[in-house]
Amino acid sequence: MRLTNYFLPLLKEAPKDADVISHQLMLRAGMVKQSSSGIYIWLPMGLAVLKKIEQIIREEQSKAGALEMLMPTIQTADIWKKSGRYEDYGKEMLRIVDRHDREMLYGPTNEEQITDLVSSFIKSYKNIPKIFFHIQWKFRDEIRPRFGVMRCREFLMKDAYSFDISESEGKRSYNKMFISYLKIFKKMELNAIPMKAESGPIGGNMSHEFIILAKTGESRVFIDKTLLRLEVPDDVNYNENLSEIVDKWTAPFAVTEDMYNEDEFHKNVTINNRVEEKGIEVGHVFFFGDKYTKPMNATIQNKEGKVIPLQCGSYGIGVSRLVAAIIEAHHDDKGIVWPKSVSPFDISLINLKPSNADVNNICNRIYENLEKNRYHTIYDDTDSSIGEKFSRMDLIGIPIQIIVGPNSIKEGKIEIKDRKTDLRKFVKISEIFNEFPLKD
Ligand code: P5A
Repeated sequence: MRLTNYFLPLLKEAPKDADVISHQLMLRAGMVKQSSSGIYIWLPMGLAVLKKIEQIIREEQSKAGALEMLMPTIQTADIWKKSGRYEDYGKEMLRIVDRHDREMLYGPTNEEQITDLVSSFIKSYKNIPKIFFHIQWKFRDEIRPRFGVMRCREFLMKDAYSFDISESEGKRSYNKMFISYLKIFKKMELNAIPMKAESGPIGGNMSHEFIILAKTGESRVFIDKTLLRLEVPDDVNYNENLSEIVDKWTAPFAVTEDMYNEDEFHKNVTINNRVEEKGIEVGHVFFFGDKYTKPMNATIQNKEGKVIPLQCGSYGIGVSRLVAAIIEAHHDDKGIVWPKSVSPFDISLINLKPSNADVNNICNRIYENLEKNRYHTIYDDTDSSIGEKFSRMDLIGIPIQIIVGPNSIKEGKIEIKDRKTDLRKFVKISEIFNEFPLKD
């Protein structure tokens, strides 16, 4: 993508009301623009990151056996009346009346919708276990939307729902999602720690929040330091017994503020291992058995012919919140430093002097070859000043910068800079393509 053809409305300074770094950087780097309170427009570069995050989640959820589908954003109130949550949800739910005076709502979550669907198709133990997921916009009329896309009203969530025959089978599904989450966050270079949490309006008695530690986080958390050193397994066979891995992650003390008890913290964690921090909740998993299936009549026949309600859990990831959370964890004083896996472009190419024909020719060749070899490249072909070009690329944080100017090409060389470490190397023009072979 040539920068002259792109849309990257950068801001020199972040607006005063943006008080966390991720919000400031997202606005300055032209990723989002507020449309109204807690509602954002995703500009091309912001959307590119959102899509990368979606794709990582999609692949890992599929590996764990979850099936992708897409449910609507607008739901009928009828199903929420059946489950009993229509009144409970209160003001956070955006309620709408259609032209026929039917009560509708913009979904804050989809437990009712999926349970209603499953009740029409799944009737026998032979049709389960099943885990479904979708990646869809939600609306919660948050009383205090803040920190940009971190806590907003319209946000993108990945939500999955599991359906099993028994509580123990349900726990297996819970464990699959738990491990899939560890892998998803690791791929984004986030250290997300599962912590015992309150289940709130979703319900149930088993729930973990996945939290990344950050000074700007909204939740206070209390954890045993040993959790920070645990390794996420690379290869997982989801058909095997997963409780050993999950037990390893859930045994050390880790709770959110709602579940905190000082005596327990002191009793369970030695003084040197106590970590008291703030964190950002990027995911939340729940097991709630028949909370929705019983009132909504989502039952199946078991092997003995007995009709029983399905046992369920639900599993959420804040996809749009993750964009901000990743920036909180990956930035420096010059701007964003994207992990490779979620970067909106693979490489940035900086033409220091487009008015120079030699520089231009070389840049064009490099650009075309990179694209041919499947490196998604942002090519600064503008006539901005050199200083502006450097600070812009540092701000938007693409992991690799290729810098081409008249001085270095006179020596037959091109500079490659690593955005994160600032390490620079010079390679011969003739060898530049060896550095970036065909990507698979
Ligand atoms: C789990 C999936 C649920 O809604 N039902 C379906 C369950 N869980 S949750 O914890 O309430 O939300 C899941 C994740 O969504 C993100 N999130 C938000 N992101 C941005 N702005 C918000 N206002 C917001 N509310 C929730 C969080 O990452 C949360 O873990």
